[in-house]
This record gives sequence, C-alpha cells and structure tokens, in this order.
Amino acid sequence: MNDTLVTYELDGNIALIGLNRPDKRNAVSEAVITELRAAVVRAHDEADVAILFGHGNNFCAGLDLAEALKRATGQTPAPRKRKRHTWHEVFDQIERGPIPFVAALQGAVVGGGLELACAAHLRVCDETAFFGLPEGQRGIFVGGGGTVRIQRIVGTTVMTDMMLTGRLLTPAEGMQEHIVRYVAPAGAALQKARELAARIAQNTLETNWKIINVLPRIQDMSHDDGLFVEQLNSAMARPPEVEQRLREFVEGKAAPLKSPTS
Ligand code: 1HE
Repeated sequence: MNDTLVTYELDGNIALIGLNRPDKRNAVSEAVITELRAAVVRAHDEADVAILFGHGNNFCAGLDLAEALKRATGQTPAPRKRKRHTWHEVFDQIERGPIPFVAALQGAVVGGGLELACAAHLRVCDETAFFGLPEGQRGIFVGGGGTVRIQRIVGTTVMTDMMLTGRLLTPAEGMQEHIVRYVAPAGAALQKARELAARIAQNTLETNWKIINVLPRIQDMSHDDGLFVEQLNSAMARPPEVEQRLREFVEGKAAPLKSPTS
C-alpha cells in the first residue's frame, strides 16, 4: 500500500488497481477518479488483464457525499462548460477498453461503488459483501452509468426495488441477480480474482478483446445485425494476401497511388 488514492501494481501481465481510501470507505472523489483514469490507462498499456479491488474492509461506498454536498451548496463552483461526466468516461475506458477487468468485492459495494464494479467484466465477492443503491435515501440519482450497466445486469424490476426501498442484497442474492459470478470466503475475494485473472490471461488478447467489446455491442443490436456482426468477427482473421500487399509496399514493389487528375 502507498499514500496514493489509487494503487497500481503489475504482477506479470496482470495489473492490480486498488481504491485506497479505506478511512472514507473508498468513497469516490474527483481526485480518486483522476487517479483511477491514470491507472486504467497504464493497465491498458502494460497488462493483459486487470483487477479492480478496494483496500480495507469495503470495496467502495460510492460517491464522495462530502464533495457532493459542497457542489450542492455552491461551495465548489459549477464548471463553466459542459464536459463528459468523468465517471462515464473512466468507467467506459474500463468496460470498453482493450483488456478484461475482474472486480474483487468485499463489504460495501454501494451506489457509485456498484456502478464501478459493474463496469468490470467479471465480479467476485466474499461473504462480507453487500450491494445497494442508496441514492434514493440521499436524494440523488445514479450517475456513474448504473441506469445502463446495472439495469442490464439485474433487470429493471430488481434495480427499481433496490433504488426505491434501499434494499441491500447479500452475496447469495448478488449471485442470483448476476451481480457476481463467484462468492469466496471472507477475505478471499482478491485471491479468487487473481486466480480468475490468471486463467483469463491464458486466452489470446484478440479473443479477450472480442469477448469484452463485441458481446456487449451485439447485445444492443437486433437479431439480424447481431448475427451479421458475429459473422464478421468470427471471420476476422487477416487473409494471407494482406501480408503480400503490405510487403509489396514496404519493398517498393507496390503500384504508386495515382492523383485523381492523372
Ligand atoms: C464517506 C462515504 C461517502 C463513508 N462519502 N464519506 N453512498 C452512500 O450513501 C453510502 C454512505 N456510506 C455508508 O453508508 C457507510 O459509510 C458504509 C455502510 C459504507 C460503511 O459504514 P461504516 O460504519 O463502516 O463507516 P462509517 O462510520 O459510516 O464511515 C467511515 C468514514 O467514511 C466516515 O468519515 P469520518 O471522517 O467521520 O471518519 C464517513 O463519513 C466516511 N464515508 N461513506 C463520503 N460515500 C455518480 S452518482 C453515484 C451516487 C452514489 O454513489 S450514492 C451512494 C453514496
């Protein structure tokens, strides 16, 4: 552990990205998002798989409510321009980037913490985990992509219940609602995530890229479009003549490009 808000470690070809604000239950401030963005970009460059976890007893207590209060009361001035919401940008980099992310979850996985977890491609929790969307109680609304990601995972009925009543889900309910795929003993979520990441890292980069980038897009398509894109992707191997054409150019044997007027 070090004194940054987000830790980064490279273990072979697996990056470990840790939310590191345990005294505030890893609540997500703008500074956390900035460090998370840097860690994710670095993992894209250096790793084949990444793990997202929280230092301490909780994965993440969601939006930093103290910062939110400052914004709500005008103590933090509103930005002059409308920019893309930083959470949307960074969570999309996780979900739609070049490498798979595994989330290791324990304790509180609530609000924006659940939204962040759901940007990962595979989630494992331990027996201490609980999942919730307390936005209703705080008088706010989900803003980290939850309406898109969480709703697709658990469905409208479950998400509506979680938001209206503030109901917290147990690990068993998390399994039932597809929030997690694995439940480990208390304290063992990160170890389980490392095992899963090591297995995922044995796949080719190309197939992992297709699994995390093609599958979710096809989910958003019609039946016909989905089958068409599946065929394109399953037949995406480069035909042998590509190498020949590239070689011709590199070796100066390709026909020169003609100007439109010649
Ligand atoms: C925080 C936050 C936070 C804790 N922002 N400071 N999220 C929530 O509504 C969840 C709010 N948090 C909690 O309900 C509880 O803290 C927990 C169930 C997560 C953990 O309970 P516990 O008993 O272990 O810790 P605690 O005593 O409540 O909190 C410890 C410290 O962390 C305390 O600060 P301290 O200076 O008094 O020690 C808390 O104030 C601080 N803390 N959570 C700021 N969230 C883009 S839209 C997303 C919308 C949302 O995410 S809404 C959900 C927000």
